[in-house]
Amino acid sequence: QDTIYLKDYAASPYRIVSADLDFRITEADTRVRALLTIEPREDTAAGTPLVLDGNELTLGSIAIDGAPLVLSAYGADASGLTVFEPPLRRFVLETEVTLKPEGNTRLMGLYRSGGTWCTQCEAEGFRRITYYLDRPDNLALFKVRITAPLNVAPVLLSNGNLIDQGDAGEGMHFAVWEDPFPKPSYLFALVAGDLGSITDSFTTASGRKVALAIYCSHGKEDQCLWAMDSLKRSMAWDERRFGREYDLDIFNIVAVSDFNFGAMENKGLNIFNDKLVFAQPESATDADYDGIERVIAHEYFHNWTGNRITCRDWFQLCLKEGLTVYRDQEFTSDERSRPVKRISDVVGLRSGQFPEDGGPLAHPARPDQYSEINNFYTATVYEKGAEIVRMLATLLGEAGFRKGMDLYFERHDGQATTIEAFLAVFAEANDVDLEQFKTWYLQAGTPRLSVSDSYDGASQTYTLKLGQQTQPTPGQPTKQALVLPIKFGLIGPNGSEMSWTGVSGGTVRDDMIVLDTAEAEIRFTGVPNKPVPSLLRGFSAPVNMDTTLSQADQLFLAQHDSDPFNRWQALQDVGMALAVAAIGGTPWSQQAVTALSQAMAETLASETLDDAFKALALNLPAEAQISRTIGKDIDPDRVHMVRAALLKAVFTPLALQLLQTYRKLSSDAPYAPDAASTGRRALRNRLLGLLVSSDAAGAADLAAQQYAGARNMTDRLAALSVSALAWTPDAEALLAHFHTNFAATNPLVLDKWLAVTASVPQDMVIDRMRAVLADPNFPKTNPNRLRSLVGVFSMANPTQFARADGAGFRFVAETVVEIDSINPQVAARLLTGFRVWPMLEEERRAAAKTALLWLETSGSLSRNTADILTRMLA
Ligand code: B3K
Ligand code: ZN
Repeated sequence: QDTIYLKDYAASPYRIVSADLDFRITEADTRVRALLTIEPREDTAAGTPLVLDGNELTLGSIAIDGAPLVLSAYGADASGLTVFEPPLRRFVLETEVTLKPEGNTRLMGLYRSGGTWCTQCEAEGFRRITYYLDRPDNLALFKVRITAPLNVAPVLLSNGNLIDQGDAGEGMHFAVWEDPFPKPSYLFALVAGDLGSITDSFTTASGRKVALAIYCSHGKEDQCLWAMDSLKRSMAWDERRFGREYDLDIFNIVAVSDFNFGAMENKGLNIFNDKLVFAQPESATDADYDGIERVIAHEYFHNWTGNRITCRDWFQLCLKEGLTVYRDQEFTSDERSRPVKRISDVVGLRSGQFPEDGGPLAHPARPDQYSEINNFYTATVYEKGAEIVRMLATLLGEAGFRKGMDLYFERHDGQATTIEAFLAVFAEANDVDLEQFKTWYLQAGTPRLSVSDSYDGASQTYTLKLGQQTQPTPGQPTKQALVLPIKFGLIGPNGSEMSWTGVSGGTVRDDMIVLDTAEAEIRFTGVPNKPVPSLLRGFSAPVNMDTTLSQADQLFLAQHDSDPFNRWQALQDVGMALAVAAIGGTPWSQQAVTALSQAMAETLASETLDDAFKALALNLPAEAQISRTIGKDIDPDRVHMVRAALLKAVFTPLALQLLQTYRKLSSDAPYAPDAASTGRRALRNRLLGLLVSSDAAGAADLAAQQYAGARNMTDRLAALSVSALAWTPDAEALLAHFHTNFAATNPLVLDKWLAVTASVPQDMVIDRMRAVLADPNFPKTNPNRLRSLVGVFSMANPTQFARADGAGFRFVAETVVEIDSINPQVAARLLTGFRVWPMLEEERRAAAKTALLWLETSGSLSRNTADILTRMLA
């Protein structure tokens, strides 16, 4: 496989300045005529061939400035088009190709979803539509004419503004769209179908009235209201927080059922996976509402960070993704609870990104090589990318960060740029040097931050010793010290913040230590008592911190820290320490468990903490989290067993309090997705989960009652899934009931049934999943269905996926092979679940390796899947 290297980046010798596209869509096929206005660069030599990308295209005709090319003047094949000696001046290249969207199961380029024609072009899908310079640094003006049958496709959409429409005869009609903003091809979009819609409007700060519409299949219109509400709030927030207004008179969103990703930020025409649009209380959970709000915001925010300013090349992907995730995280924090959002994001980072960064697929946030770019839409590029931007904001302060962002928009609007350019504006606006900070983008791996401390009463000196170290990752044997912003406080015996009179040995700015060396010994003088340090407040850097605090100190923090994140973290750390020790053979003491129980009880009883926070705090670290902390020779069954036993030990004494609070939280109020109501449901369902998983008397019945009486999907699904995970006597019947009554008629609810089915930690799970896949009605072409079953299994069912007999690994490997021939992007993604394999105990590791080696010999794999497999086995 060809590897593409960042160091080889070169501008194209030709530029496409405008693209005039004419689509003629019929049930049989789609003909695309492209008029591309092309210019050589100033330094392009005569005779330099023009090489355009193409993928699975068949060329019908080709002409330059109206004159057909002779056969010897060009070469065309399935992967591209070369014009050997184009004119050394501005010219118009005209090509015509024919596409078969119906058979496009890769869901890249132009394809059909439920009868609707739609497109997905990022990263390299546009080359499946027409021959083009399909690279993000070619910005062109697009004009698009769509002709289609009026009866099957009354709605015709593309980017920008509608400038003409009308009858095209013989049952056909047409629409012409023009986008005034130059854009790269990956932001092109087209939709043609029979769709319903809801409309609204938004007036920008400067008075521009923007027409908003969300399109969906008929009958689903009222399920789009939450998405519309989220869109309007996003538009207002970007004005308030970043001074960014929307720039067209129209903004359209289309929901489709078959989509490889969550959504796509095409200019003025976002296309969404319908699971991130549709919401109604009976079929969507609080988590769904949350996801819709977040992704609607994310795609909207891309209009400035991604579209107005785009990436020079795909190595710079996190320039738009990390930054835009940071922006959507800030939006949610401002709209809802900042601490709760931060804790949820860190839980996500630790479960999604840290395993990637510590496993065979580790790569820098800005990779320097790839063989398949679609495999780099990863948690590292997105979530670690967002953490890097967050650290920048932490280091520079809110005002300094905003100054940098303003300069970024001012200087790079209309450009395709790089991480270097991004960092340069912050350095310039704040007059700081970010050279070392840049290492965060270049170096893979999660740093380990070690801490020890001492106190000398005689000199009233408190000393913190800090160290950082990053393990080697594939291709990066040696690591450099990073710039770690460590927000902190010193807490005195009465629980309040202590101050100090002098600091030496390190960089300390107010409440932040900046550790930029491998080690530092920081001395605080004028400290009257031995403090308990609260370090890494708000998780101010994405590291693994080794804490040496005693359980008593942790519980002290859990009670007194002014930083809510660290209160949550302290409780987690106590649970983690007990679980890890027990798995290693050192059982917990009754005293230690009682202390944790009490801290949990106090947390639950607190009058100041909100429900959403309590729901997050009243938990033990997940199994995968515990395994990752142990790091090697993992036996997932043992981790499962010990965690279950610890949960029981901690929460059984609280059963009565859990139950009483559960009852108190019950409410007849109609469903609302606001933060307070969501928090209330989260806590109530958490309590139900604790009661059921600690096997409290009557808890299984309580779950069955909640299931039956639930008035919204959040409560119903919670009851179903706690029952299924604990495999209560009712679990089987509830699953069947849910399937018949809710899942059978709604594909998005079917996904929930599939996900619960795949998560059950029982031996029968693999046979059940095989039966689901063997059903001829199961749509193997739909990414959501596959991810809900197979993706959830490999990521969220550690005991069954990593079964010692290898049945879980085999099931996933066999499914990957089958799906690979349908949709390589989805297959490659499903394979990434194997990334845990190197840290398993010997027998399971061998079983995983056998499955991976079998995959290697199983025939011709796609480039996507082969790339993941090669890295997985390296
Ligand atoms: N930019 C798209 C992702 C496209 C994925 C291509 N494999 C969605 C987003 O991040 O907003
Ligand atoms: Zn994005």
